[in-house]
Amino acid sequence: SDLEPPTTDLITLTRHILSRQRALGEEASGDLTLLLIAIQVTSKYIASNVRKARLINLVGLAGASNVQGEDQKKLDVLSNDIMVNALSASGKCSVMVSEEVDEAIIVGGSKGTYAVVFDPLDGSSNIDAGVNVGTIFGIYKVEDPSKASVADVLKPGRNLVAAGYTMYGSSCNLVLSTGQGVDGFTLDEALGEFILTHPDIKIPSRGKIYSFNEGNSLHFYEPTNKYLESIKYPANGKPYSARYIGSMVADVHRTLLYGGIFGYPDDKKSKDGKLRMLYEAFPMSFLTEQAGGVATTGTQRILDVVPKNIHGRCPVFLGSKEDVEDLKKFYDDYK
Ligand code: AHM
Ligand code: MG
Repeated sequence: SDLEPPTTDLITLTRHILSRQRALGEEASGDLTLLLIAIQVTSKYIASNVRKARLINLVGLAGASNVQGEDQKKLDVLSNDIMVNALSASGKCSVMVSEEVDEAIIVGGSKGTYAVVFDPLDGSSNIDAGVNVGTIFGIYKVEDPSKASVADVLKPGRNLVAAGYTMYGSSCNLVLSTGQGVDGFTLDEALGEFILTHPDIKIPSRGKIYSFNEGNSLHFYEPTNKYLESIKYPANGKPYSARYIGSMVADVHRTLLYGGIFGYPDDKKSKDGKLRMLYEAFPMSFLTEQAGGVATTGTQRILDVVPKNIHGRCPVFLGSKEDVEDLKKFYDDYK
């Protein structure tokens, strides 16, 4: 038969992280490695709960609402607790910011030199229908753990030392960048290991897909609507395809692999858009840039925005370089 035998040289996520650490030589303390290993375990545990949710009464509301006034789902709360516990126990993290927790969490007595910002389960509106959801995270350096505070995370996204997401979909994929490109891993459930399946992801320079919640068009500002018109009624007679899942992780994952543009604009109703800077916009923009794409608010590079508070929002347009540059022209003309 022409079937190849299975590889005997698997690159697991742990092996990959360790080799990145070795490449840094003396400089690397191994702390980031241990932190990323803790995050990888939370992803496996959340994945396992998402997969079983309908069988073990994990669907539906938890009965509380978070700081954004949104109802919390049982899986949101569970995923948050899994991450807070694992990151605290890692000993490498002294500050945490979670979408599900009002204030920054300072880990008392921790000597951890990192801060982790995360959305434990993004795309909650999709959970009960079994549609893709994901975890998003970003990692900052903490200069002095004995003085760890919210100031350690109120920094622009360009200061991130690592960022990634895990998508719980038809397969479970973890996508990571430590600032040397982007790599994608797929969970092999039989092994319980993330295996390198998408080395060095690069976004195509132009795509054929746009991903916006166009139901908000009535509220969109002129540059957004004019741009959308330009790709739906193009002079060359080849309009873009629409794909919108409503889970940022899934919509961005597709954009990284296939190219195109994902957008969540500000509009007449939401003055800063919907997506949260620290644990949605920044990590995804970091990954996009590391994969050769562009991420902008329309008027500014997202990674240069300085957050004023931990749950602040900003407009997001990200994806293929040429597609996002096209959108930017509409914003430039509008000024
Ligand atoms: P959430 O953190 O409450 O799940 O909201 C974030 C999600 C993103 O995953 C997604 O891109 C966006 O909200 C979809 O919003 P909308 O339903 O307005 O299109
Ligand atoms: Mg979210």
